[in-house]
Amino acid sequence: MKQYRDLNDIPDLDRLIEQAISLKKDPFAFKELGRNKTIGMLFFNSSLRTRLSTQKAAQNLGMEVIVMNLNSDGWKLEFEDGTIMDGDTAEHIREAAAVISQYVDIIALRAFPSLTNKEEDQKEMILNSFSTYASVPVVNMESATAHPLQALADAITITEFKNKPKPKVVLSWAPHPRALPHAVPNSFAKMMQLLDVDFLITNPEGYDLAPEIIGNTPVVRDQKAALADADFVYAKNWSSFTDYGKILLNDPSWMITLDKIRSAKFMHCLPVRRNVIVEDAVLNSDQSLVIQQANNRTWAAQSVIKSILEEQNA
Ligand code: SN0
Repeated sequence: MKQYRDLNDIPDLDRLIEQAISLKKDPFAFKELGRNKTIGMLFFNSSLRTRLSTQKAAQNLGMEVIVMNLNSDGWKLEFEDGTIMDGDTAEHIREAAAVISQYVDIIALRAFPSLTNKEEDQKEMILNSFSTYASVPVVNMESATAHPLQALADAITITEFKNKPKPKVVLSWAPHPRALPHAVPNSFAKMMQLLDVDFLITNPEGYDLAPEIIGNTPVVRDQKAALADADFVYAKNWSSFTDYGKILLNDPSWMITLDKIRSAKFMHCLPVRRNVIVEDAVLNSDQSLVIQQANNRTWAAQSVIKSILEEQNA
């Protein structure tokens, strides 16, 4: 694999999932692969699972890890070309990405959307600029519109826990006090469209994801009807896409409860707001897969980094 900016970069999904599951059984089998190589993990936003699991994945492959929080520790970056930089941006992405590329062999990047300017966010300026001006592969650790490492961990989790050939998977919107990005539901939906599952999305009016994300997936307004007979329920809040970045409603009746999901397995990318997104009873039950799902972040990242290192060595 050349890079991992979105799910389109995956040459063979089944192989990537199988490789992740075998790395989980034997984490240090490729400890020599990353010897004398460095991954630079650059964060514009907060992170717990992504930071720790990606670091661990790289270390399992024998890599050195450099982590930098660019917002607090770096110079404020300029992304526009031709700007007269006499304002608050001190360094241009052209220099920054070229320089960082000399220090590391892979750049991993987290950059959330503004949620104020839809066109800008859809352009993925930060991810794409790094990609353009870096001379090493770029891995997406959640960008404005995609979180492909999370989606890969989700696919591994469903593969491990399904007990029928074609399980029913429901992505349900849930309430949240803050406006959240579309990256996680976007990549989850795209991933489910690639797997052999019966996939539905349920969300209130005004919360439809981008048409190119929905594709042929049914969008059901009635959450109860959508959740009937589900094998996996994936909860996530997102802000409106049409009325971009807005919170249109916060109806607590959309919270996920045990009563609604019955015997289905529960999934969420975390961090999760207890008793807002989902009631305690679900998270505290053994139907909840959130901890196993977070564990799979390591094996997803390790499978991706391994494939990129192999391509670099080829
Ligand atoms: C992020 C999101 O994209 O929804 C990261 C998820 C992996 N989540 C949040 O920002 C949650 C913040 C909060 O206040 O609960």
